[in-house]
Amino acid sequence: MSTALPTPPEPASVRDDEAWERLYLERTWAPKKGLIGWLSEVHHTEIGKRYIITAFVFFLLGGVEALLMRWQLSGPEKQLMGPDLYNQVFTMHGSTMMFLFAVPMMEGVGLYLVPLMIGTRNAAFPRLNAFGYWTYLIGGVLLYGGFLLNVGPDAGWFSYVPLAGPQYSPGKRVDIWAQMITFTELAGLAGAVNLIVTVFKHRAPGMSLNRMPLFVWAMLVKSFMVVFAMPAVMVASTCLAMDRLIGTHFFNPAEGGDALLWQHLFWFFGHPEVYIIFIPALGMLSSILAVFTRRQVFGYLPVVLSMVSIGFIGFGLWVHHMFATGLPQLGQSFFTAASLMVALPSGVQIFCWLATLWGGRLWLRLPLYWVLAFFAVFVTGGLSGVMLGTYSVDQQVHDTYFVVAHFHYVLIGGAVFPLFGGLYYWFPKLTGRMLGERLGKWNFWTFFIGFNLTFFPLHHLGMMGMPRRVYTYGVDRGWQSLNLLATAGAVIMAVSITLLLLNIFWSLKRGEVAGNDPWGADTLEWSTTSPPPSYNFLHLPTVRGRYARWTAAEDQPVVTGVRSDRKEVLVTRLLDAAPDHRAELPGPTLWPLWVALATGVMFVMVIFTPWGIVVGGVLLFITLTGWFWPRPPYKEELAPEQPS
Ligand code: HEM
Ligand SMILES: [Cu+2]
Repeated sequence: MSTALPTPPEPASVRDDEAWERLYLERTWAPKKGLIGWLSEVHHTEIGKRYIITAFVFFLLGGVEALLMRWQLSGPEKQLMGPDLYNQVFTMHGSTMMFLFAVPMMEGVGLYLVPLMIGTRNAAFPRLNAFGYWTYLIGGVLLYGGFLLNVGPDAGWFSYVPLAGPQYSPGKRVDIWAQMITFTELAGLAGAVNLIVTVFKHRAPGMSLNRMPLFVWAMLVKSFMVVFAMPAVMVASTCLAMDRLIGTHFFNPAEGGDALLWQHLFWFFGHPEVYIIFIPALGMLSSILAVFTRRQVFGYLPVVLSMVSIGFIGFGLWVHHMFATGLPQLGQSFFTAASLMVALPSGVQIFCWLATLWGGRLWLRLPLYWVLAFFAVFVTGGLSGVMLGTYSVDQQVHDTYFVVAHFHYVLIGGAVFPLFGGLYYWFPKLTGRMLGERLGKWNFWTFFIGFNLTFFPLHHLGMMGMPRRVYTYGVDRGWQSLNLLATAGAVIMAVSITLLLLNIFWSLKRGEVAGNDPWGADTLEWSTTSPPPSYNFLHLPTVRGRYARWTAAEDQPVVTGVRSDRKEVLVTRLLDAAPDHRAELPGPTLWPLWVALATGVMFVMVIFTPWGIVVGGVLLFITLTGWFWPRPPYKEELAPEQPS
């Protein structure tokens, strides 16, 4: 960082306070230059963007794997892949989509948008943010490195024991899977903690809890769910790795362990996981709905309460993934009831949104297209979900393509559709340019049609008895025409994604320039430039209603007294967001990267030798010491003379 004070701006007409302020903020918040600067970045917009782009790349990889599987299944006895490769490919696809795409993508969107939406200059823990991103990246690279070296995991995205245990999965495949889980969940936790504190302590004055945008609520609920869900699966994956590497017996019944323990731990995370993906999508949807119906979302309170209650109920359903394990009758009934119960808050939300649509003037632009399609697709998935949540039905179709159809309807309907809507909506904020409308419509319709063509027939295939996770099937089964249809749909989806990529690249260069607020939107991120400057806001905003920009007064005050020659932010009180004190945030540094690399060395090395703990421990000690080494206090700089 340069220490010279900036020279006063010219010409004289702009030599006012504001120009000074901007100069100072720019100097204080500017990222470091060059490769080192890039690696030491800790600003939330940059980290958020990296999450989003990386997760999108993983989405494409997972999509290629999906296409390969659909190709293999397009007819009976195809030879594209043998059983071993097919096992790896469906495991890679499921694990990629769940751990490397869906969750990190939602996290990235949250990390990018939340600080802007609540009117602050960075996330509460900037360095932790960078650390989270690097561990996530290392986990993803590890998984794909393994796959390329033909040690891709092959026991499915939920790696059930005993199949995934040492006896039936010798070699390194499942170890790689288990460590990848630990990496990504670590990243998930880092992001969640960061979001919770940012939301609780850094909101603009006036943005009391009951005035937070629904998107921020969604991210808050999601983050709490992450904090409670992720540790379960990290514990599970670590126990699995220990069973496999050093001969513990957590999941080995012969030595007093318990195979079902794995399923409990996994699904105690795994079911909330779907809400961790879905609730942020609800947040996006609420933002889009308000703007494109030009009104406030109907029933703010019920929508918030149902998100919160889904956050609780979501932890009480995990056993519906284990209906086929022979539960006691009481367990069957309880978890059936709980599974159906979660339909209540979901229903409340759906009706609130429908009411919003009903009473609003629809402004039919692309973000709204995706949201409307969400309703159709997600509700279809929800209905098959109610069927599957019923013990007796589940017994019939368990592990068939009916389940594959169901979860793609909810996952793609509940996450990918809103996400693409969000992409069309926020792309101008991230890049300064609009996404093309014509290509966008093609992208939308091909995706919608391709999606239904791919997944609707799978319901029927499931009821005809086609099991999931089979690499091929006999001619005599009569499954081929529906499978062919599904593959045709997948090809159309691939075309659609290609159109989307074309649109993105074209719009980045040639898209219509967006300006600060192309949609006339209500939330604070639209009150700064697109893309936002490194300090987010020239003047930290205040808020006097739920729809910050729609309810702002003519002379809505701004926050003053926060220093612009330091990375200072305002800390406000949890409930009413009244100003409390000022805090200084740390700046760019390489330490999070080093700590992430040390973590990486430890987790990867232990796959091969227990010495990994020692080596990793030493490296972590050194790098963490560097990270937490006290920074020298600021030298007081003389305040510059105010320009006259
Ligand atoms: C984009 C189009 C997609 C297509 C064509 C597709 C297709 C498939 C296919 C063919 C299978 C394997 C079925 C089997 O052999 O058992 C599968 C499994 C799976 N998919 Fe997708 N999928 C897509 C997107 C997604 C997305 C976006 C997600 C999550 C957000 C997802 C999550 C999963 C999961 C968790 C599995 C289970 C893997 C396992 O059995 O271990 N898929 N998908
Ligand atoms: Cu579930």
